[in-house]
Amino acid sequence: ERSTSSFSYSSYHTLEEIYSWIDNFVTEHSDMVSKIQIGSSFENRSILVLKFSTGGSRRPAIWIDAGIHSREWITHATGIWTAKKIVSEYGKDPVLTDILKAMDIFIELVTNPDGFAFTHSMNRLWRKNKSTRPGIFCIGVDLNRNWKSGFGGNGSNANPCSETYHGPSPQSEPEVAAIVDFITTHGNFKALISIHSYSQMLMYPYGKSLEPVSNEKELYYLAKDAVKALHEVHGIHYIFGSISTTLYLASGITIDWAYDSGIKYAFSFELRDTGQYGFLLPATQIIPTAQETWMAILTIMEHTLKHPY
Ligand code: PAY
Ligand code: ZN
Repeated sequence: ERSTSSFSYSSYHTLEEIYSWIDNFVTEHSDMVSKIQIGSSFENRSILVLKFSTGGSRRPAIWIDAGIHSREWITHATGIWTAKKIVSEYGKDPVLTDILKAMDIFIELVTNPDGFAFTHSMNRLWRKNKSTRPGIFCIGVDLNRNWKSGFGGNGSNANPCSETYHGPSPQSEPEVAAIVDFITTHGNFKALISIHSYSQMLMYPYGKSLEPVSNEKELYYLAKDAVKALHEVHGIHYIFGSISTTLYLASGITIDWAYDSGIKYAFSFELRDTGQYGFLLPATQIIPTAQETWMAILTIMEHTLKHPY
């Protein structure tokens, strides 16, 4: 495919299709969008980030990642639709326009490319990455247990055969290390949104403990507003709260690391549904899911814009 106009936003795609969509998208919107390779995966695939910027240098920034768990296909699809939405709404939607005049947005569409390729070729329900180590029989580390904050704690597993194996050490996995390096070097991220599925939840730190974060009230009311905006689109009900109190204890996760690194607006979504289809969400639900998620993301981005720090 040579242009994004023939791309189906209401279908699931392979890694090759997504990466070629990225190249077309960047070419067609070169005034605002660029592609950055932040690293390489264990199996040496490119780790790519889309940057949306209307100028400036190292502006305050918003990070969005999808697909850290490869089987969560609705998250990649939602990310692609969201990228398209950003370029089409700039100059039209006053909220998004204000955001992009002051801030940059970065989206990592396929945070676990090796796992994602494997969900297409061999095992649709693969969650972890594909790293291997001498003397270890099982494959893969759970990239959402490999972050430094709370590494190895409750809700993570030391057994390499576990689905929540945390890996040998914090940031041992190239897919995690690439993000840590990029965000740390940039130094001006103000919000981070990590997109998972499924369960219909919007959550904030901590996952590693039941202890409330210092701006828990602010995050609670922001999540409440975001979930309300989401609900108004198609009537889908989300619950919200901290990860540990809403879902379960989970240590070494992305948003705990972001929060402990000073990014005080750190959220994770669990997209549709609540289990009827689970990870195998029908493609007919891609666009409605992306539309409602967009309203929640916009709510978080607007709050970030209006509460500079
Ligand atoms: O969103 O970071 C989060 C919460 C923790 C997730 C995790 O266990 O890594 C929650 C699960 C996920 O999205 O990976 C929930 C799903 C349904 C699962 O795999 O159990
Ligand atoms: Zn997940």
